[in-house]
Amino acid sequence: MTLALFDAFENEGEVRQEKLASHAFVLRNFALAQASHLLAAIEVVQLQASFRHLVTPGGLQMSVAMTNCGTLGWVSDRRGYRYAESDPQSGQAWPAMPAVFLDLAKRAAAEVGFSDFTPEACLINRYQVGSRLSLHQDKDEENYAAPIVSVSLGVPAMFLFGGLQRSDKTARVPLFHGDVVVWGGPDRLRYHGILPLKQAQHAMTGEYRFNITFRKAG
Ligand code: MD6
Ligand code: FE
Repeated sequence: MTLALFDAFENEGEVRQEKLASHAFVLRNFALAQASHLLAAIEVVQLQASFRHLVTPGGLQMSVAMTNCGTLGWVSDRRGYRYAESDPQSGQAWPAMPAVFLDLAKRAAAEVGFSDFTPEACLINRYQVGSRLSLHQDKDEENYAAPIVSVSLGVPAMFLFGGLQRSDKTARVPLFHGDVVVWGGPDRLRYHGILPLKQAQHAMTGEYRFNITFRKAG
C-alpha cells in the first residue's frame, strides 16, 4: 500500500468541516460515535409513532417515509404542510426527543457558531431505494433565526444544495453515515433536495437511509 493510500484510510472516520456557503457546513463524521445510539432511539420512537408516507397538498404520496419526535412534528396532507403538537395517526403527543438527539443537535450547532440552539421539532425521514426529496425550501417554521441541523445515517445519498431561487444552479454533495449538515442565517432558505436513493446495503441500517432534522419551529 502506498503511503498516500494508507493516509486516506487513516483519516477515515475523522471529524472535519466542509463549508458549503457562508453559513452552511457539512460536519463529516460528526455523529459517527453516537450512530448506534441514534438508531436505537429511532427504533423506540417508531414503536410509538410509526413511519408513514405522507400525502402532499397536491395529493401525491411521498416516497420518503416520515415520523417525528419532540413537542412539534412536521406533517403534510391535502390541507397543506404544518407543524402539529400531536400525531394525526394516533391523536397522541409525539414521542419525547431522546436525550442523545438533543445533545448531538446542540453540539453540532455550537460547532459552527450557532450557540443556544434548542430545537423542539425533530423530523425523521426514512429512505429506501428510489426514495427522493424534490428541490424545496424549509419555510414552514416561524423562526428563521435558528439554524437547521440534519444528520445522515445508513446508506449514502446525494444532496442537492442550491440557491434562493428554485432555478439557481445546485451543487451535489454526497452525504454519508455519520455526516451532519448545519445551516442557518442567510443560507436558511436555500433550495435543496435528495436524488433518488441508490440500491445499497449498510451494516447498521440494511437497505435504508435515515435522516434526522432538528429545527426551532415555533
Ligand atoms: C435529507 N434534508 O437529508 C433531507 N432540510 O434527507 C433536508 O431536507 C434538509 O438536510 C433542511 C436542512 C437540512 C436538510
Ligand atoms: Fe429540507
